Amino acid sequence: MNAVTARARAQAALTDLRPRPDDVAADTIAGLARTPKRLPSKYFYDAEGSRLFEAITRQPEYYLTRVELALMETALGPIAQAAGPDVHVVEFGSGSGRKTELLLAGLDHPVAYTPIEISRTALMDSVTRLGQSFPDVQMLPVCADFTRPVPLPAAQHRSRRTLVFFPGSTLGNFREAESVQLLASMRDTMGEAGCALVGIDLDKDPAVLEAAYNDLAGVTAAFTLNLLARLNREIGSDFALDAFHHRAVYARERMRIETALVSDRAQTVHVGEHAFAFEAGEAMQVEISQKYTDASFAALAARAGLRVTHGWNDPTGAFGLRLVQPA
Ligand code: AVI
Repeated sequence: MNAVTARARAQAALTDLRPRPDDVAADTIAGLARTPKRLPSKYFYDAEGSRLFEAITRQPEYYLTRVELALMETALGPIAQAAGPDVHVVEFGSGSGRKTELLLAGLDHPVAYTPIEISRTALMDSVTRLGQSFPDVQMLPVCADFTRPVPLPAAQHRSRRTLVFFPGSTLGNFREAESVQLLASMRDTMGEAGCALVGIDLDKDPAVLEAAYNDLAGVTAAFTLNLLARLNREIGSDFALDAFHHRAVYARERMRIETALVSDRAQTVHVGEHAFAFEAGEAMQVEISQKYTDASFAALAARAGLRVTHGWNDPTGAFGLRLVQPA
């Protein structure tokens, strides 16, 4: 199928639930008013942020993407067997490129593919591309916020089962209560017979983890600082881009990387009529990247009414894939 046909098909199949656009200014003001200050990591991903994230995945220290891809390749046979034939694949997010391709190619006759994504452009780009490679898999994109329950479009060929796909350890960027909510929303989407394949980064040597979030080339630092550039551009804030620096530390007791932007000096930042004072050395949290053990992930899943039925780790135990289903 060529790109024009694939795009036209995807357009015709689009379910647009018109998700409420983010209120970047209100979220920023609310985050800066907290003690300690924090900003939502979801705002990293403007065009430049997405480009920088792609660059992060190519840094030698950032093993997550590389290891998960290799794991997908080796575990695909058992994953396909555990999932069974004729599944409707539902991805939370807009198609993570190579990983989605591997999954669709490895499953036994998947009947449909539904990415759920808030950005219409990212959504349509992903199904146009995948539609060309998988002409027999019905592309059923849904424009919606996947953190809320989303009714699934019905596939033309009846599926036996829904398989939710959430790779990349993206779950780790949500705080604990939000992760439980997200897993519960996956449970709703998959139904009683369904399952979900979730990528999780595993707890390990803090030095390896800290290197992954402090690459020598400085790409992660640029990614983090780009958040301030985006806010200045979009909501007219006046963050001094040269007066904050990136800091990512592994908090062992909480098993997560905590990324902050640290103020280099005492300064005041304005957002509209609001003024926020920073002390020299004050840290504003901008991201968490949760890491998991078998036990911690199983306990999290259990709080959402899910149980782990299968698990695959790469040979070094760095990264895992877990198949969960309603408990
Ligand atoms: C998308 N997410 C899983 C990445 C992570 O590892 O937490 C985002 C990231 N932040 C800094 N480097 C990568």
